[in-house]
Amino acid sequence: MRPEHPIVLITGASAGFGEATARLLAGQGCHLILGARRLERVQALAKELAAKHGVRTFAGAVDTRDTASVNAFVAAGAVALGGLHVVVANAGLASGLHKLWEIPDEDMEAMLRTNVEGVVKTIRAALPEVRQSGWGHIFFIGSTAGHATYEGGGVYCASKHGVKALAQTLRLELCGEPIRVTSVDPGMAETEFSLVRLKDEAKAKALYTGIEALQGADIAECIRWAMTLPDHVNIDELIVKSRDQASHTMARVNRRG
Ligand code: NDP
Ligand code: 8X3
Repeated sequence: MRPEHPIVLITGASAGFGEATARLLAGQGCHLILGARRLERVQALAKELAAKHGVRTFAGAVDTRDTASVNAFVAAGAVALGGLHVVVANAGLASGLHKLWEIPDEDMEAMLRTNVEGVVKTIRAALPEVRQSGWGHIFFIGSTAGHATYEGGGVYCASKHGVKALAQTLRLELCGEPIRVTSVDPGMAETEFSLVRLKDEAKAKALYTGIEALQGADIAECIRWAMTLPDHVNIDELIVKSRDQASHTMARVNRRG
């Protein structure tokens, strides 16, 4: 049965979509298990949201590339809050913009290990807890990069095509159980994503200049909406782009100045 105050685990809650989702869901009365590598950021967020909304929160350091770290984080969070209903497997990144024949191992591994393996590890650890709770929802954060490709984005796009395959597979595997599976697939959104990718503040900022890009709160709202629909309604996939972005890549962007 659907709980009145679901317990929601979010990876990558120290910034961007993850942080915005934590903020929105706390306002809806959800209890929160928040994880990222930057522990001080998730701790500050957990403290702030608990004080502001009266929800229970747990903050933990997690590196989703590492099985032991993920297992420990999920277990500690579920014990601290007494269960787990919803998982937002959001932690992810792009690293560089390299042609396939140029990409350093370091960038390739960062993306594949975080965006694909990290998502599997998170869900693998969380699913027994969700099953035990008897009602659940698993959110993948895919991307328009899982629906198209662009030069310099080969490995990132491969990782997000991989996320799409994982979401579709899990939905098949969980059919018949009271657990919904949704992939939210955003286009360009103004978070720390491009700063992490390009490691250059001016270049990252320039990408969003002259357009009204998606913000973290827009993706949080998609998650809230899909989650609050009646139990028999499963939103499989939501492709979400700014009105200024007409194509799945940056090929057709309405840039004003
Ligand atoms: P941000 O860089 O703002 O946030 C990324 C989050 O992921 C941070 O909290 C970061 O925390 C966390 N993270 C990264 N690596 C790890 C790791 N190994 N272990 C644990 N946490 C990690 O980017 P977004 O919010 O934009 O990105 C969130 C997701 O959305 C990603 O999967 C991204 O691919 C996807 N996406 C982004 C789009 C965009 O244009 N912004 C569009 C489509 C999809 P910390 O560094 O503290 O560990
Ligand atoms: C992020 C969107 O277009 O930078 O997933 O790949 S894009």
